[in-house]
Amino acid sequence: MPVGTQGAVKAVLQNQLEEIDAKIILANTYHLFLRPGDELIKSAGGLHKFINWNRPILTDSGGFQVYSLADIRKITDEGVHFSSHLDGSKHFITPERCIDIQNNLGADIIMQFDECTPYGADLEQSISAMNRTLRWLDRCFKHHKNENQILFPIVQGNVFKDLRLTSLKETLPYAKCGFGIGGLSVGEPKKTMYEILDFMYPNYPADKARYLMGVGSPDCLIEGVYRGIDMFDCVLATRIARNGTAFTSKGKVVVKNSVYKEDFSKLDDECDCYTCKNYTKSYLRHLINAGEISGGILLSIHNLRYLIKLMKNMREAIINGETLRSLERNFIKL
Ligand code: PRF
Ligand code: ZN
Repeated sequence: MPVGTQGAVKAVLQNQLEEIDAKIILANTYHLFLRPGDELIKSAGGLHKFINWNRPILTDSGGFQVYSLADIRKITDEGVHFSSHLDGSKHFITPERCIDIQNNLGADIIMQFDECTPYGADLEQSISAMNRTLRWLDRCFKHHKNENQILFPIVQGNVFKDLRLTSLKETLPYAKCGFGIGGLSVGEPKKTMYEILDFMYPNYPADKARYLMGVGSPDCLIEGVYRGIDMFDCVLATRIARNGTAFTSKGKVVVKNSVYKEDFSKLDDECDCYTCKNYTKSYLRHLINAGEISGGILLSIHNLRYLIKLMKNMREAIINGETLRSLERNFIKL
């Protein structure tokens, strides 16, 4: 899922997202609640209409952004008191309020309000956050009445395997179509994340989508799919694009580097995106170095297409009964 935090995938227009075959995008409840406000979006006819995107949208609950962006005043069982990172205004979000906001936004998939602990949190903190996430899950489900929106619960438990198992087992009864796996990719070594995923894998039901939240480097997508993950989201692709870095079938390309000054070849000869069809590395390097907006746009289109194609290739490999390790060769060193 390309990330459109504020109802816009940075540097990429909706028609360009369609062109690279993005099937779904993600938006953030926290940001849209603060600006322009969920009531405004509701009165515009909902998020799809407001941003002119007719394909699916998933909204994250804010149960992560509020910890990473806002100035937290107090977390209680009732909810989270925080100050806006924009203007310092004070707010109080409960699981019920979070569902109301996401109902107003009107995404197809909405996420429960959760508490995500940082890497390094001790066992006691992790148990407390996991249990609070479970209590909030029940409140979210009781409050959610809109049958047109699927509510995904979120598994927490930090890096503690027994907590992960408890959280998963308690969470699954609420998973109608799928569930999120949160609290990973929060600073722990990749090896640790893979071990947790390996451990949870035998306990997933076959018919529920598994969404690994906030993960999106090419190697993690492959390693995640190996471990049964179906959905991902990450700002990485578009963020590094605006900095002048591209994912390619030969590894990462930092187009700013002087080696590309007179390199008139395509960014990636295996890519079918608008950027690769029409421009050279030399020109892209020039755009990025000159601070031209189009440099960030062209690289964002390419990076998103790269990840979407990678997922498509993995889906096809699975359907055809092939192994995935052959796909990995090109990406794993990233
Ligand atoms: N919870 C929510 N959103 C998230 C996360 C989480 O734990 C993460 C962790 N990688 C990313 N986005 N609600
Ligand atoms: Zn491309």
